[in-house]
Amino acid sequence: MTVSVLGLGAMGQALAAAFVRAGQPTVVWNRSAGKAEAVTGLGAVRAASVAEAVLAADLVVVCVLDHAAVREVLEPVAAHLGGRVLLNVTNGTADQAREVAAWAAGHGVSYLDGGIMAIPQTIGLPASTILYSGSREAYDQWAGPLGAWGTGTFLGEDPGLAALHDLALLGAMYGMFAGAFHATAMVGTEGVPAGRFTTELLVPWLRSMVDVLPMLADAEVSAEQRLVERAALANIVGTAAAQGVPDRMTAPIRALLTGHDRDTGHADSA
Ligand code: FVH
Repeated sequence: MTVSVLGLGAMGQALAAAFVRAGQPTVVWNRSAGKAEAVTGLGAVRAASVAEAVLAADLVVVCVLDHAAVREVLEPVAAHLGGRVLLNVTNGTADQAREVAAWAAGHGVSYLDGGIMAIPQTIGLPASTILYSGSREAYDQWAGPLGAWGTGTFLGEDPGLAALHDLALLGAMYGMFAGAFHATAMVGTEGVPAGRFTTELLVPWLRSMVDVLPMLADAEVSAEQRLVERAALANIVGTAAAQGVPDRMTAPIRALLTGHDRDTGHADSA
């Protein structure tokens, strides 16, 4: 059973390399020259065209920049894809995944959508989670070889589910990043070095708070917790303003978590 990887950016190369290391016959293609060397050096075979890569494979993985690139790469080879499994791990929306799935179904292609919760450097580690949705049959057929990338989780036959979960999780991550940058900016107003603050206080604090999340997911505890947050959130907003840190983050978070109206200063009735 041969796999093809279309797109050899940082992530495509990591996926192809993991397949090769696991002993999977692997064919690779990239739009521009020069990105295949690292994986052909490991044992992957370079295809001269998308059609050649598709025709050589039982599983076709597409990992390119965005949805438009997916369409651009796949549409010319639609006739060759029939009877194969297409796995699209390109970041996109749930509706884009559903659109590609419908297009694939129209060409007799089994479709899986994937959300990679990892970075290229961690592909292959068990802690790397790859989310899948779409054809259950295709997932069951390929779950073994796909284990070369990390731990697979199948979310359901709606092809949009992997993208939905992927984007929800990324949103949580960016929220954490934004909070961390804001915290660093707050203590930075008093000359505290970002690196020391981050390693000594911020990271241990955030790690300990991760364990509280399952508790907050419970509706009743969440309501209680909000009572505690009200005072602290008002103080965060006030202190950020007093220290001259631009308030593009804490006021909206306060509004979101407490229902406090940032324009009127009153708690809203909800
Ligand atoms: N890198 C990461 O940490 C994240 C982790 C989570 C998943 N993402 C998504 O994976 C997709 C690919 O990401 P990438 O890191 O490989 O991205 P780049 O290194 O920028 O490579 C982009 C590749 O896409 C090819 N490409 C772009 N446009 C087209 C097109 N119109 N036709 C054909 N190929 C195209 C590009 O080719 P080239 O510029 O080398 O010719 C690269 O192979 C992405 O959705 C992430 O969000 C990665």
